[in-house]
Amino acid sequence: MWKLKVSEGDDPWLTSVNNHSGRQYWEFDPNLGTPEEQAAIEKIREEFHNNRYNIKHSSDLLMRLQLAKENPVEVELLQQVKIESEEEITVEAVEITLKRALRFYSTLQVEDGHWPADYGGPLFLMPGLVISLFVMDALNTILPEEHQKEICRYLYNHQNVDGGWGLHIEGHSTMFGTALNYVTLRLLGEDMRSGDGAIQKARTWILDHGGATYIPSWGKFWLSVLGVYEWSGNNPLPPELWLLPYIFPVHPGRMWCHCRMVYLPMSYLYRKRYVGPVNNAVLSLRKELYTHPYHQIDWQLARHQCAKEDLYFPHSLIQDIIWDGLHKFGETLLMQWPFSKLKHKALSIVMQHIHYEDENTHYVCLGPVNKVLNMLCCWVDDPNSMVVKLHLSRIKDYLWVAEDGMKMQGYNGSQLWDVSFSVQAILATNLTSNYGLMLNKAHEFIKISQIRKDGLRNISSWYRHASKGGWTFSTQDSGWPVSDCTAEGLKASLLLSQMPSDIAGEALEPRNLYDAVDLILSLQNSSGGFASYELTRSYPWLEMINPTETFGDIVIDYQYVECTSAAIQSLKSFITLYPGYRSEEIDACVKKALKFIESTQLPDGSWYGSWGVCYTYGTWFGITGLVAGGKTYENSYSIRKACDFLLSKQLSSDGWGESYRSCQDKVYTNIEGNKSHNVNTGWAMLALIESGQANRDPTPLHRAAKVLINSQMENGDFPQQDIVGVFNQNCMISYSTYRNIFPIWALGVYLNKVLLPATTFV
Ligand code: LAN
Repeated sequence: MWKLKVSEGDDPWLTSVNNHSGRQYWEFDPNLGTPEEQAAIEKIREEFHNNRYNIKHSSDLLMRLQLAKENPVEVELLQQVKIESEEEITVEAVEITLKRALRFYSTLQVEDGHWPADYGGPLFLMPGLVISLFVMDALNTILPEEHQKEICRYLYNHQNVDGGWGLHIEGHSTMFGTALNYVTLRLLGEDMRSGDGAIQKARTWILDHGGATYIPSWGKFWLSVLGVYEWSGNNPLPPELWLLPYIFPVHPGRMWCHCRMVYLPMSYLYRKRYVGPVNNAVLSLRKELYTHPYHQIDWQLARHQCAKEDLYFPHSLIQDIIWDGLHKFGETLLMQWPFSKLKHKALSIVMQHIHYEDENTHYVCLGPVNKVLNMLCCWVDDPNSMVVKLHLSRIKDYLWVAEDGMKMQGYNGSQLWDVSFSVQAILATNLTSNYGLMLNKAHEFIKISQIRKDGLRNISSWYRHASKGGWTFSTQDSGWPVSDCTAEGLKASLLLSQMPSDIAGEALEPRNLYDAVDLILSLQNSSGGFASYELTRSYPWLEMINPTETFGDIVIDYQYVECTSAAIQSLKSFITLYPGYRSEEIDACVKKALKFIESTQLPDGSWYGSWGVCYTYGTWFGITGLVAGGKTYENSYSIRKACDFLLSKQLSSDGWGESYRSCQDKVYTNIEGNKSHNVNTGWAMLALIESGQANRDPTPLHRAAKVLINSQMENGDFPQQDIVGVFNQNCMISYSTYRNIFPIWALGVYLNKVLLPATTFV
């Protein structure tokens, strides 16, 4: 049976700054589990499979079964409440719902204080790993039989009815998803007879859509590494860019760290034209993937081909001209003396940057794509080196098992982010007397996850911003602080510092809080906005050379309403408690940040949220940022407009339910069938209550609260509904704790800011 392990470092050579706090991975133990337990798991797997076309999101049931067993609760399970109409809502009904919810949520917390959860969703990540391990001849050692079985299960479970795979679990079929996952299954040993014709169907999808030459650029890249596509069919990825002076706007050091860190190892493999061993499996795939014989393919034509299903961000004409020019002249020139000398210099610099990133992140790396690419580069550079071993040990940090199978996650987890939100949600209920221990553990986690030092050596030569005082999205070892993770971490720390220390534990030292404030202040851009990891270092027009056809907003680190709002909120809570520290700078920062938020509001009153679905998420941050910065409904036209926007989107089913399509289409779209979604409903409620909706007209809030109360499950859990996380406008990602966090948070605030004040008043 599979077992989730937390806070463990299983390999002696792995390093960690905090004893692997927050680390989570799955291990297979054939001797684990009674026959009943194994049967229970088979049952949930079967249910997922049978329902797979209706419900695409798994519900983290393997983890839930394990934790229910490990963390039995002693508190009595109260009788569930259901409500017919909003007039029936009472303080007691909400309290019971919340107590049941907290009771359940406490069982999901693990010893180190975090809430482990599935951070899957994208379907383009596992193929990179499987292809890399395949060329490294490490597939069977790193992903032994049980792993491979679960990966195949996952892929079959997420194949669309038409035979293809999407960019993410809820998306329509694309060439990127389909060709890569087809190749993955084939490399894992599946053949035309496997999966009840599923492989055959996938192949038909590929051929019907013109064959794998129509795969987008990242797919072309992976297929080239594997040897089933020619490097000449790729647009140039010159590592020599790293030799440019920093003053050039296209210098990689100025790009969004994710873009920079993915193209860094890609450029290494491109310049080496690295191809794995061409064996029978590879030769066979060359036949299977195309409508023409492999040697007749026109690779020049293929370089520009992309299936219309994949084309989210079409290349501009300028971009294609640049690629053609670089391909025809640039590459030829670079191959000739004296320019060929640059190649060695560039490759050596690129390799140094790869090693720096690996070391600085304890081989976790910034994300799943650069993790696998860096590993492959290290192996190409020296297959027997220690760094390859270190990389291999960290692969499991990205793999997650649920009832739908084994997936590769978008990060090594969302630990710190979830803990910070959880703390705020739990405290909002004001029902913490029974749950002090939960807060205490969460507090420990936050404290132990704060980064205490800047990156290794001289950070600016590695194009790194400061890190000291920051929080990452996941674990401290992952090493990359994020502006809003730092802000949310700081908010949670400040809230906890006001609790009695015998309940919540010792507070962080003021100097650690100052470090966080310093970092936040250092991340504000001159326009007032906050980007994600670093300052915005180049210009939005660079998006013209975004080489990916599938992702938007990837080239530079843009400024986001979410990050800016979180910064305001954290600085404002800080300054009320520590009015003596950098108060003028904080005031100035908040003023500018407020301006930024106001200036990015859309004409309909909403904000586009980039990391959650979408206008509801953005508007929650927009409103809460403005309110935290001192604006009110009465004195701010922006807030009034934003509230009108939210109210206009409330569904006749009483909640809010925004589809992931909003993110890609940039038009507010309801979930199919106008279904309410608890997480959206929570965001809208939090925003409205924060702006004083209770005093104006509480009815919309009562209606929304009814939805949350009624959706609670027998055991106090809430159902997993449609996917709500997003990145780069087009790819969805799971935030599996949100199903618990936002109903708790919204009902908590509703209880204390809407119901209880009204009762006292009467
Ligand atoms: C994340 C996850 C967390 C997220 C928030 C903190 C929620 C956000 O407020 C700021 C941006 C950030 C840190 C973020 C950025 C983009 C990430 C890293 C991801 C969505 C997780 C996966 C994604 C990454 C880019 C995926 C790899 C794919 C590429 C296109 C490089």
